[in-house]
Amino acid sequence: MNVRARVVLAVPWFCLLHVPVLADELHVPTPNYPTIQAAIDAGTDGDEVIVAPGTYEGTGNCDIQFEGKAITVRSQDPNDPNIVAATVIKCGPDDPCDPDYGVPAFGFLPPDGPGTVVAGLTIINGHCPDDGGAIQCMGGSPTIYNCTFVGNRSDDDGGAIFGAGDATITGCTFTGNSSQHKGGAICWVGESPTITHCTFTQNSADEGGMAIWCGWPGTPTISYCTVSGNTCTEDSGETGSAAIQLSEGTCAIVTNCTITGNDGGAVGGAGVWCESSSATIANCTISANTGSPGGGGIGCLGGDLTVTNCLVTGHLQGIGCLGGYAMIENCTVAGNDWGLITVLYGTIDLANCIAWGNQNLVDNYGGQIVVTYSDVQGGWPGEGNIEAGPCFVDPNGPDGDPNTWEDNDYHLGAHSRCINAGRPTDPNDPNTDYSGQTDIDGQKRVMNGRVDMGADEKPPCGSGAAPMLPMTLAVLGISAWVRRRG
Ligand SMILES: [Ca+2]
Ligand SMILES: [Ca+2]
Ligand SMILES: [Ca+2]
Repeated sequence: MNVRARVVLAVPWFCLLHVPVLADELHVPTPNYPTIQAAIDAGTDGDEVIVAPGTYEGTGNCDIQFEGKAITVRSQDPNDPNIVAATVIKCGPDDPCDPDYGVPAFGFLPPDGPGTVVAGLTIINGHCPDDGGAIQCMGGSPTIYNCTFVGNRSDDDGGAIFGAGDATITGCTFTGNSSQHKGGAICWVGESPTITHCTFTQNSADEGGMAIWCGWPGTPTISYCTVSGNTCTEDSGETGSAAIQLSEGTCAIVTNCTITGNDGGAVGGAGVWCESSSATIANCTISANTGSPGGGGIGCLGGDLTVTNCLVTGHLQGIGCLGGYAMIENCTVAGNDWGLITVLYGTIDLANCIAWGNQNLVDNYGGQIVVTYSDVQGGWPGEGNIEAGPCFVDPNGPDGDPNTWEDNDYHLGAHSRCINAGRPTDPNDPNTDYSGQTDIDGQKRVMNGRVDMGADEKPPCGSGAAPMLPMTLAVLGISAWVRRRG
């Protein structure tokens, strides 16, 4: 049976007047296309290779190459989790492609572009002796969406995906992938990938980036991701064994993510580690990440870090700056053993923040903490600072336990002195331009005429605009941020 079905893609009407754009649907497995690679080889730009539920392995179903074709390889419905789970590419040590080690499911190279798409597949069991257990993207800029990666391994970097280039990875789930070096799920070097709306759990790496490692010059964007329960597999002696590690000169943006319950093992765990890099972290909830010694929410070793509108709770150290510079603005740092620490000439510039329920701020060995318009337990000198109970709605949560972060509510109570106590907007002071920012709820950053201290902006009384969800994990809108030096 010839399963090709010609369909007309949605194109602007003026194009239809001239040259209709025709695309083929090539179904796998069929006699004409017994493997995914056979369908790609027969296809042309715009075609879709539609893979029926089943498990695919062996020659033609691993080490799949597009050779620059703008073809989509997808399951029958990438938006149906049951179909995604039932459409499996299995590579790995018992893969006939390479009985000794296996090869990745997909390999991307230039000129593969955004029209080269993999969607709605589950990729399992990959194991590569070098980089990328399931996918190697050596340049190019493919699109990978709604895929699931389970139990893939790399003996080097990138348990599931190793990449360079400007790929888009969205709506994917990474579970139980591992690397012996960097990036338990994803290791990306250089350029500007977009990683969004993905979930990372139970991934592990020996040398940092338990879920994601990004390094080298480039601007990776990680947004709307859940990064929880990832681990460091062994004590490698490296510092900064974080769930998300940003290293070696990257200029990363991390927004609207939930980074919780990751365990850095014996070498110091952290939610996010920024090393010799520039990073902007905005509108994230970072809670209960562990590791000893040095367990922390956010760590900065050299480099230049900006953190805005974030909630950092439940760590041994909330935010640490070991050398380098960190601008922390409109953050709530609460319920950590130590709130903020600087050492080795690190500088933290803290503005419009709440540091409460931690031990005192610490600046050691040449470190410096400059605080303005903030509420600091124990007090701290500086313009606009206060020391007053922030009246969190329920910092222990209904279970009465501050250590169970999921139900803790750090919104501002109606009588909090942190309301309208941040640095006032001054048209002559660019440091007070909050336009485009949102608070951690996705609400306007400035309400009632003046910015509040902390991650939460309190709506006007009676507005009905502020559902007091626990810690408001439901971040609602993408934020903007303003880089500034206080
Ligand atoms: Ca609790
Ligand atoms: Ca306000
Ligand atoms: Ca709010």
